[in-house]
Amino acid sequence: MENKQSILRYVLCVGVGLVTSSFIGNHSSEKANDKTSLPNIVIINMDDLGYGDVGAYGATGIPTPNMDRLANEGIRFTNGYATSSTCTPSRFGMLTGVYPWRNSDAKILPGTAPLLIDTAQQTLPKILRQAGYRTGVVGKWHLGLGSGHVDWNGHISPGPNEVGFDESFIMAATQDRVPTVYIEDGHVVGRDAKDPIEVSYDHNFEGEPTGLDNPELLKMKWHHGHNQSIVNGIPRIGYMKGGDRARWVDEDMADTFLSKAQSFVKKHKSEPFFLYYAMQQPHVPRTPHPRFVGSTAMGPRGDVIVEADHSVGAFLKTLEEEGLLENTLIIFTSDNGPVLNDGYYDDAVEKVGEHRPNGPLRGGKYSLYEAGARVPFVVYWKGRVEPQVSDAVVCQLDLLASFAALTGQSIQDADSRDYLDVLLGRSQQGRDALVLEANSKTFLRQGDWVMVPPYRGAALNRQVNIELGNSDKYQLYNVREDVGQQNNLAEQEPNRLEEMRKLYGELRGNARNEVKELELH
Ligand code: NG6
Ligand code: CA
Repeated sequence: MENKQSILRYVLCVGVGLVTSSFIGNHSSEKANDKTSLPNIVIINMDDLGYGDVGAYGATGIPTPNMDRLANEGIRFTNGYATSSTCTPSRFGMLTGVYPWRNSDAKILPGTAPLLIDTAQQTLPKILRQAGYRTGVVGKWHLGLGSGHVDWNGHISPGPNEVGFDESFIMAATQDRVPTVYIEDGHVVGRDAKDPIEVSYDHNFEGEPTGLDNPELLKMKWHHGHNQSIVNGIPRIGYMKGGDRARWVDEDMADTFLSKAQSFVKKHKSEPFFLYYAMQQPHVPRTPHPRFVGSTAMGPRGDVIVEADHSVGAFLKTLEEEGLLENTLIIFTSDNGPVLNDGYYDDAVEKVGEHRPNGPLRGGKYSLYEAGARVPFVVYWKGRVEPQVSDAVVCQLDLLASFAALTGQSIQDADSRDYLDVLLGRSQQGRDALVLEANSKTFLRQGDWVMVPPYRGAALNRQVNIELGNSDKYQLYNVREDVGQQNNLAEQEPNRLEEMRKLYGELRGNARNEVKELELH
């Protein structure tokens, strides 16, 4: 305890120049605003929001005043990374502090996949719970549930509540995957024993319409994939039967998650809390509530970003009204980069106009190029962090060790490192080396440089129209001078290439063998 308190005192004193006395056990309601208490921590994680989709990062056609407020009044990182260019591995990396490429099951999961995180594994919510936090997750999970066969009508476990979250209100996988129901603390909300839910990713249930066979029932048309069970006129990935009363209304999802996030905060305002608020936008299917339809000239993709921005604003307002804003550290980020056509005809491509969802970066979701894993990354802590733009390299992987440091917890061995000083804007010395993932392939960012090893596979994914980064040559880019990765310097810089290959080999270690067949050297 003594040690814990001295670490905390050091951290907060250095950070804010305050003389502090004690930190633990004084987070009472009267002291919700007490500058000496542990901050609440909120991670707002968007789904497929691109580096260029936010006003503060350069977007002009999508008004995002609330996201911009966080970015402009906090620290806007220009070199912030998820651990992967797709969702499941990205979230695995953030919540466990372990590189997703170490876990060969960390791939985009179906809605029936078992829980990906071992219940014995160290996680960010477990660490914060140890520090006395009340922990909750609201929104997209996509890390698997159960341990094989899930009975969707009974207690669904293990899940978020078994890996460190005291409370959970989630969708199992993605908005485009069945089951299309909310699950609260392991139980489907609105379940009805008389209308049991069945889910399969192999076979349809007799008599159930599908997107493939019943186009007349669709309000949104599928472009690729997404032609199985139809829910609310939207064809999905996977088959589902039953649970009529429990099925979510897509257009209400943002409001539903917002109100759960707000009630979590209100309920736990007198204790330190950690909320992982995992919004679903702008992932497909893009279904803005009618009050946001037409907010942009970009159709549903732009409109759902405005809708998400509204949720951010309403959530901040709740923190303000509860007197919690100055005692809450907020991370605003995204699980991976952007995509326009991700499987439905929704005008995203047709109406994008001049907007660049990936900003100046190359590639997008699924890609080894920068727009795959480099995402909006903002740290906001009112009155505690100086507004600034930081070019330091930061990664969601390091939130676990950094928040452990902030709360005086020691951690077991992991890839996560303590970069609290960088995250709070006191240092510009970010991560020197990061091995990031895209579709089970990896690349190295070191300093200003990115090295992508040669990989087999299409250079362009034609369905989504995104450059994947596969090439039969090594690629080496100076991303400080050439953020758009246009000049491959592998031949001009043989020594640097060799050094980075060596470091990459050392960092990948044995795990590298798993993907060896994909690499040409
Ligand atoms: C892909 C889906 C895509 C999206 C993605 C997961 C098809 C053809 N494409 O397999 O629409 O659901 O998985 O996105 O089915 S993520 O953000 O959760 O990683
Ligand atoms: Ca995603």
